[in-house]
Amino acid sequence: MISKNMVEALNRQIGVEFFSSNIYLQMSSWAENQGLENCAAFFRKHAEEEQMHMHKIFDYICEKGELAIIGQINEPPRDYVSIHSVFEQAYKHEQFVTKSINDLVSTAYEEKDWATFNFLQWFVEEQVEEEGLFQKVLDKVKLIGDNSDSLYFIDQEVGNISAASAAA
Ligand code: OFO
Repeated sequence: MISKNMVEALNRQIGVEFFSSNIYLQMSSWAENQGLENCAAFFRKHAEEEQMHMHKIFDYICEKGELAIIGQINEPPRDYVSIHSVFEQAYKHEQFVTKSINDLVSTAYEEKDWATFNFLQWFVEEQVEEEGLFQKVLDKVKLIGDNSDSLYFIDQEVGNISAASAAA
């Protein structure tokens, strides 16, 4: 048993995950275009992860015998002034997603929908990890600096962080 209100909120989250995937895919293309291959791979991988998040919610709604709805997805931004601003916006976006997940958890709690509350715990943990990772990358980018001489080192460092997080 799942309420109409809860299904609507989960369906909205499908849109958020889809949009997140598209944002990162677009960032990946921007980075590739600048010759930042490791940054491009980092965002490409995250675009795929967001798709996986979307599918997880989609499947949950279907398992509950409800209709998963793919609504309109806004166009992601495509113009960035620097790799620094790309990572800054990515980090801000993850904070927005965390808030969105927390709102879903609150709705499940208020409705005493413990099955959905339990289902959402995976996303709560995932957001802790993702926010942590994006913050780590942003801190490194700030540390290295954002002038043209630093771009190679930023790309190397993003590759190292990606490899370490994949191995963890
Ligand atoms: Fe990066 O977040 Fe999905 O949930």
